[in-house]
Amino acid sequence: MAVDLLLGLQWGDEGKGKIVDVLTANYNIIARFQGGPNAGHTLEFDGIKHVLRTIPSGIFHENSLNVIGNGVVVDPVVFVKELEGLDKFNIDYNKKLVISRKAHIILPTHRLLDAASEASKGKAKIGSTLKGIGPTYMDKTGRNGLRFGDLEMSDWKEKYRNLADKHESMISYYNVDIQYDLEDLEKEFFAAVETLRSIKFIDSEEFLHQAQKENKTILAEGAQGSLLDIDFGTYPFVTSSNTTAAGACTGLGIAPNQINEVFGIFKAYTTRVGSGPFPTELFDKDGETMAKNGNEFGAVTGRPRRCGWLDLVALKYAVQVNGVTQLMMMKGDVLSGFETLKVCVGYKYKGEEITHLPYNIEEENLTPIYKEVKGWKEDLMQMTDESQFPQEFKDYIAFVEEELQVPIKVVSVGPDRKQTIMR
Ligand code: 2SA
Ligand code: MG
Repeated sequence: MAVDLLLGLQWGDEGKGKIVDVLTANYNIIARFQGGPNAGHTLEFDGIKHVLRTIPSGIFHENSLNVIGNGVVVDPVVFVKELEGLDKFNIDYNKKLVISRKAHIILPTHRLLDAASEASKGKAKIGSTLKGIGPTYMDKTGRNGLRFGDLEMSDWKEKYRNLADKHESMISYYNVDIQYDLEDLEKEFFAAVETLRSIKFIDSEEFLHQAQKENKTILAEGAQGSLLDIDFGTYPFVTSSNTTAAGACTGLGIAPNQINEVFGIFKAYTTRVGSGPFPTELFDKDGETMAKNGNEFGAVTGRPRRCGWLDLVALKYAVQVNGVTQLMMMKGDVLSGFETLKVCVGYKYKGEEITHLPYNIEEENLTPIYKEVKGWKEDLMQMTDESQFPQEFKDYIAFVEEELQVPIKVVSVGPDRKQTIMR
């Protein structure tokens, strides 16, 4: 079995980019299977900080090939900007990056529709990244979408026009105040489409099947997090793709029995950006400390992330849905200095104590039940071996492992590649 998966277990921003970057040395191929430019995967090495959006996090490693799978939605304009941002690294894209012909294309009007839909919802808005993700997946499942393979056909502009015209009438249906100049947006879009023709469009499922026959190792890189999954997340405050393990099968054409390790990555606390329920959210000084010390701002939109204690009920659910075999704990360093830490081990729900995620997890009907544990004062960021960890941090790790019944194999103590401790 040649395929391993790496997934976020919370609401995104767990640190997937960093870990993929650390792990890529072990893999021939890194493949993205869902999401699109709503993702912001942050990598830090050699004093450089870089945010990737659509491009897999293996791009900086000399020997890895990076696949944008059929399950991904790609905005040509954002994608070309992302390529330009990589110019200084001298990467040979033609050799290192390929796109599935079956991947769907985000049109300028998808972005406008995203904005119109959010504006029309008022206070009930999803808090989307406004990258056109929802409308593009709607066209995919509605069987109207434009795919990379279409760009190789002579009639693709006609197809584009029909779809964009339809979108325009939908935008006016929303009846909200959205200013745009479609001609300008289209100029930029068509130019970007031509530029990205320098990247190979391939039948990625065939390519990956062949790679498996040749015993190449593949890492599937998830985006967003399990609680943002369209089916299993906190619907409707979710993204529009399957962010959980099954998404790697449909988003790459990988068979379930080809999957070996499932790496589940989580923060030592919890964050969420955008709207929606978040049972352990903090509105006090503790939350502010996490946000400040953890530099919790959206990598794409710059929005401040909401912060709260670790929620083991939600984490257990994510471990189960994904079949996680190894855990990776990030940002323990951010918790240094707290006298005590709280960990959510259950919820009070309609007068009862429960240890699962109910259908409706609105804040008003659900209160977390916390276990308090002792914090630690030591700065973890310079530590290079777990033997240096303070006892309280070791206990925190052991407690989470015991609750989740999955070993924590990696502990990250800072944003740099080097601040990664393997156990
Ligand atoms: P969308 O744009 O339709 O996928 O938004 C739907 C919900 O999914 C959330 N979402 C995210 N949550 C955390 N991180 C994401 N990526 C960026 C990052 C976000 C940013 O890495 O920081 O920069 O703000 C991401 N992408 C989507 C989103 O907040 C909505 O709740
Ligand atoms: Mg992110």
